[in-house]
Amino acid sequence: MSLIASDQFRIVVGLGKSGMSLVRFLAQQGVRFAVADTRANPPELATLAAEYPQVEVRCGELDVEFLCRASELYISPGLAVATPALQAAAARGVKLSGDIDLFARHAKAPVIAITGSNAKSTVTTLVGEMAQAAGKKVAVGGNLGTPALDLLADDVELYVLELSSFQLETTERLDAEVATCLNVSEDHMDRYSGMPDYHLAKHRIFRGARQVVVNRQDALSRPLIADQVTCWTFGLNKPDFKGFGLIEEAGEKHLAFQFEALLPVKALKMRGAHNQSNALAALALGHAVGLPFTAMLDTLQRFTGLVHRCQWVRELRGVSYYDDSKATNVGAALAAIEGLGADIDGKLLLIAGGDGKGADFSALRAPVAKFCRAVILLGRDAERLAVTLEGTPQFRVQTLDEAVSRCAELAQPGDAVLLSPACASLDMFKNFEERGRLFAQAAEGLN
Ligand code: LK2
Repeated sequence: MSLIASDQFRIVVGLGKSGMSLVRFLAQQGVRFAVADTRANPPELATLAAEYPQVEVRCGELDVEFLCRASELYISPGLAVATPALQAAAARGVKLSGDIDLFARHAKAPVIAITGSNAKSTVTTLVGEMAQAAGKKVAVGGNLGTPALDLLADDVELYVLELSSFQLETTERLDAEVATCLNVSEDHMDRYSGMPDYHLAKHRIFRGARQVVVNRQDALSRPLIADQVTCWTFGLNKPDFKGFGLIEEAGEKHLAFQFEALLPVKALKMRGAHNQSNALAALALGHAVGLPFTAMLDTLQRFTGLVHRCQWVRELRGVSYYDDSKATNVGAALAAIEGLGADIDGKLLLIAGGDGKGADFSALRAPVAKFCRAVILLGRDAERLAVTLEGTPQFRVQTLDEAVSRCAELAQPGDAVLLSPACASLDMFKNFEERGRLFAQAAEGLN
């Protein structure tokens, strides 16, 4: 295993959360390094100055000559590898890498690696809780929560990592014990040349994996792997010998493995078919590393879902308010609109819009027409959404507060107000968490 050569110079490019984890790691390894960021005032600048005052930082436009002093660059997931200065450095022999690559070279316990366009946070959290319920010393993080390098510790028995396509792009080999790409639907078209390019980035997660988990209902989840790699599957159809799925027993749907029922789906607290699929994916990943079914099924019966993921906020005059701010792409918003839409007596008031990242919104048109009383649009791509969703009553607003009050005026008892933007939040907010908090605040403030 190649560890880190301490006689060479490195540069951390991008000083956000993962950049700061790189700084801590490199400093602890005794490696010489500097930091660069394209922004004048990166988020962790004050932390760096306080904790590592001796580290050189260059802010503003990337300087190729400076970058070329390094043997290796660790690139933030927020910065495209295609950035000309990074490509110029690469052409002059500088290696482009990232925090996950470094993590993979140093992790001593098995890694469960999870990517996908949607549901990766839910499945990652579920598997982490399953492992904990099974008594394992487990560390959970990556693209959610704690950066991967901050998880490294000698007593960890199992790592569970959520990984984005951007993190995988800078990862040469992950060597996971088990890896999965839960699903692939359009996202980040502002950073990729098209779906093949995005798919390729996501599938780097399978490099060196000993086992894989495949979604039987999404052909794009299936990796090209050698025969000796163990392949488990999940899907909402009938399971097979290596698979998790649904079977009907005594007139009731059950989560099942092979030909045996494990748990009636009504025992799950999470709603909707997509969450049954998430439960099956988590079971497959846990089973692959030998977690006992008792602990995994206990966890599934307790788990109520993530914050900002179709989270119930309040009810007022027979109208429920749901925060699905985490829906930063079309696929996620579709799952919420179809799931919640079919579940309520009334109709949806949908709040959508933000930075669409070059997405094609047309898949939203039919479900929105079917389930929504009206759509309330905001943010950079409000106009593009308005054109696509023509036919459903529309209202344009400037703020979330305005969106929520407009919904409250339009809603009838039995309806639900749903923030599920199908867009990133970064044009108007710090992140989707802040967008969700402000929505909940506005809903709580109604009277
Ligand atoms: O694309 S990202 O992985 N995440 C956004 C998305 O999925 O659309 C989340 C959007 C939201 O509403 O919260 C992503 C985008 C930009 C990023 C990033 C990850 C920028 C960043 C780090 C990670 O820092 C910029 C550093 C530049 C040197």
